[in-house]
Amino acid sequence: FLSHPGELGVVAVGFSGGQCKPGVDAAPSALIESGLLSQLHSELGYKLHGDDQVHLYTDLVPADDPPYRNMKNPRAVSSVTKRIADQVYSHAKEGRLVLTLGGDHSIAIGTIGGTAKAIRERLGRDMAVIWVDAHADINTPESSGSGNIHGMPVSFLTGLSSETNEDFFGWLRPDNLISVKKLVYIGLRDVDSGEKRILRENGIKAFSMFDIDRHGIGRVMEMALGHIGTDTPIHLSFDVDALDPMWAPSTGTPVRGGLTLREGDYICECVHETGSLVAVDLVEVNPSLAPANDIGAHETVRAGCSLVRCALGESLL
Ligand code: HAR
Ligand code: MN
Ligand code: MN
Ligand code: MN
Repeated sequence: FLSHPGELGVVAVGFSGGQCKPGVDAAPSALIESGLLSQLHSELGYKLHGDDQVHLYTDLVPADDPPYRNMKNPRAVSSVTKRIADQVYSHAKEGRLVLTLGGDHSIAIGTIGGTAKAIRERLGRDMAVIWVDAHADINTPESSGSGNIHGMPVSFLTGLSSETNEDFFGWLRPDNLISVKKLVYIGLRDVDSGEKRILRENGIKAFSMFDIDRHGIGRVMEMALGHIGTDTPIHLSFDVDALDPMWAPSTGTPVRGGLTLREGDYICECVHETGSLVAVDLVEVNPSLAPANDIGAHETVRAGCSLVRCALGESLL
């Protein structure tokens, strides 16, 4: 085990500034109220560490935050992710597996930035990232059509985008970054043309829905984990919109033709089975975006809880 078995650091991030739709900040409370953390404790036997609060980071969100290099809410997202990086780092440095409940996907700048640094210091190792998503989230500020930072975290985390100004992600140091060689995508189906070029030019390993249909999820997980190699610490960043909207309708940018819940759970189970998992993010659940009625929100929260329990070992007999 690369983290101490049974010790779980929990960070609940109620932040939505990486995109424009309110409500994704309410996800951590919805997931916790549905019983996720108590199940992790009483059924899976984890000892939970953390401050038992959903962080809204309102002290870090400036009243006026005009765009910079085409990025929306850049000061807020930079300072909130810097704080998240500190929180995640302090758990990972103690050898705890870290669970972060988002929030939109911009928060991964903080979660991955924090784990990458802690794993380097604690184990002297570079970690890998498995990014499960309908989207690649690897736009640079310049290639992004929307200016929403949740479409950019991977470019900052791999050093493809950078800034010297501390207020705009200049706080990211080489220690916080990951190599494009240790990044694997699963579930892609809505990738911008600029992002396709970035993936191609950097030789980034990506398994789209096309690959999952062709090979099946079993073979795709073998290939994904084979690319990473054994005994490499893994950070799993799971965007709930990787699931088909049939299973996860309450999310900001749903895309049809996605993973079944069972395929999502299987990805999480395979990652757990490696014994190399060091951190998990679950992001982009938005309970206020409930098509037709609030059954959608309930189902999306339920799917999110299932993914997390699978990543943390629920399926072991
Ligand atoms: N690629 C688009 C953009 O950059 C949309 C991506 C964002 N949606 C997400 N991220 N939920 O996974 O704006
Ligand atoms: Mn995403
Ligand atoms: Mn997405
Ligand atoms: Mn286990």
